[in-house]
Amino acid sequence: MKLYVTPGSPYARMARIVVIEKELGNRVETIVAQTRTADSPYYNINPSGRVPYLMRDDGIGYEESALICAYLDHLDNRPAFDLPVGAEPWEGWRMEAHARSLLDGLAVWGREMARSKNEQSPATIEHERARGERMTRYWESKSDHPVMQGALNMAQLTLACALGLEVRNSDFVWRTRNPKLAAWYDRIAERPSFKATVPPRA
Ligand SMILES: N[C@@H](CCC(=O)N[C@@H](CS)C(=O)NCC(=O)O)C(=O)O
Repeated sequence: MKLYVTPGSPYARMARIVVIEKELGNRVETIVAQTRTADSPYYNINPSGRVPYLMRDDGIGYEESALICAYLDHLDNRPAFDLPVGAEPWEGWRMEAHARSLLDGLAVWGREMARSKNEQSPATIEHERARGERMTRYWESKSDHPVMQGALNMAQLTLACALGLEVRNSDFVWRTRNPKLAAWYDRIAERPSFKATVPPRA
């Protein structure tokens, strides 16, 4: 199979982490795609032009980090990262949705910052900065939630990849106000799969 990524994409990072965690390196070839380029040859592979994208050997392609992670995780019929279903079966989905909401906002913010100064929207940047501040405060109060503790799952993976964007956006400053969250993140960031996929500084 082929997994198309870019080194800086937090969504692609999630899939790359699952490949490492599930030791799928011999089954999945990771390829850096040329995104955001007019007429990129990558558009012939994935018409949306987004990463991650997983192309199965039979030519079936998957978009969306959550789908790709689930597919990869289930390949051996022993999924490790499914959301926990306990007494409160919706809690895992709820937490994952909040994590993805932070990640989506940070992605918009990062995209805006990547534009040339004269094309940037200060209002969009401020909107996303404020969202990031509110949501990291929320996560400070939820870092000890049962879904966010215990074995790595998709909610934790999503939140950690969102927080990891601090290396790409120096204005995403969340640690000092959220010490519990910082400790939570630093513990996960120690995993070899996270260390091997740290995005480059923007
Ligand atoms: N919802 C998608 C988001 C993927 C996404 O937005 N990827 C960005 C990189 S972080 C991308 O490929 N952008 C290229 C483009 O917009 O053309 C997912 O979870 O996989």
